Amino acid sequence: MSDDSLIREAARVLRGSQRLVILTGAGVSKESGIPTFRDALEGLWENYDAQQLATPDAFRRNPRFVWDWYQHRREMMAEARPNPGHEAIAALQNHLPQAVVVTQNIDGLHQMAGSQDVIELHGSLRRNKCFDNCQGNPTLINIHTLAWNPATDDGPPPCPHCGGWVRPDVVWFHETLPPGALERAHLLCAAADVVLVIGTSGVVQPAANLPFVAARRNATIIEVNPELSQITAIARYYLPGPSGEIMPQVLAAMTDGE
Ligand code: BJW
Repeated sequence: MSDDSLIREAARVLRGSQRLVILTGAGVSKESGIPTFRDALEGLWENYDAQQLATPDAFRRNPRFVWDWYQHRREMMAEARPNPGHEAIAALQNHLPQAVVVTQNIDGLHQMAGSQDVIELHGSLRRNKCFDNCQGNPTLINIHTLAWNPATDDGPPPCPHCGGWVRPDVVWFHETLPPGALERAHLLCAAADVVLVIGTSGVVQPAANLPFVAARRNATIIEVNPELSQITAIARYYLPGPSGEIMPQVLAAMTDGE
């Protein structure tokens, strides 16, 4: 099938879907200037692998180093704006109001693009919490209300309740996903008739298993990714290319003639 007819076919399936789940990963934000998780790190962190830093043990060993890495990414994300991929996803949700975005991203760009129903599986870099969750899970902390000054004080800030460390409210390796988020995503995938998977390598569990849950129940899997991933084998339609280019074409094919 040519790329054009693949896109038209995928658009036809999406238009007819009743229970659509859109699972996204770091690739969706690549065209907003945010490196993917598996891109090489730069600056102070260039000799590290993100997988080594995104763990509670790394934070325990060197809280300041890990905090500063997140501060650096927070500043990068603060500059970032949704790209045509995020915008097409939000527009697609307007056409199919039952569609839910399940994202592994922590950058908030889907919401900024106007997506309404977004499940954040790996938390959000816009929030912080006490490392020990001293007041219950999660103990969210607004660092702007602390005497701690990010411009002059080294991180991490102290928790105002227990004096321990504050950390970003994201999910690190070996941690459980936010209560309710995985359960809802799992239920949605188990009931989905179509799952659109965009910009994820499909290597990180349990998120990577979600399209398989849907496929086992005969859902149609559509994938958008410039590279093959762990999901490609179960994709009925694999649309090769960056989401900022492919998703607007899918949307245009869906709404053609409306
Ligand atoms: C484009 C593009 C463009 C490029 N357009 N596409 C079962 C088997 C084996 C291991 C495990 C297992 N179950 C659990 C584990 C362990 C672990 C895990 O999965 N390890 C794997 C590495 C093997 N999982 C966990 O630890 C999870 N917790 C858990 O399971 O708890 C249960 C438990 C707890 C306690 C006791 C016992 C049980 C937690 C996982 C949390 C992941 N968190 C991170 C960090 C978030 C914070 C941060 O960002 O710093 O989340 S890891 C990182 O990977 C991040 C991402 O959300 C996640 C997924 O990455 P993603 O989005 O797929 O990005 P990339 O970079 O991998 O891929 C980008 C893709 O985009 C590529 O395919 C490109 O081609 C593509 N692309 N440009 C479209 N323009």
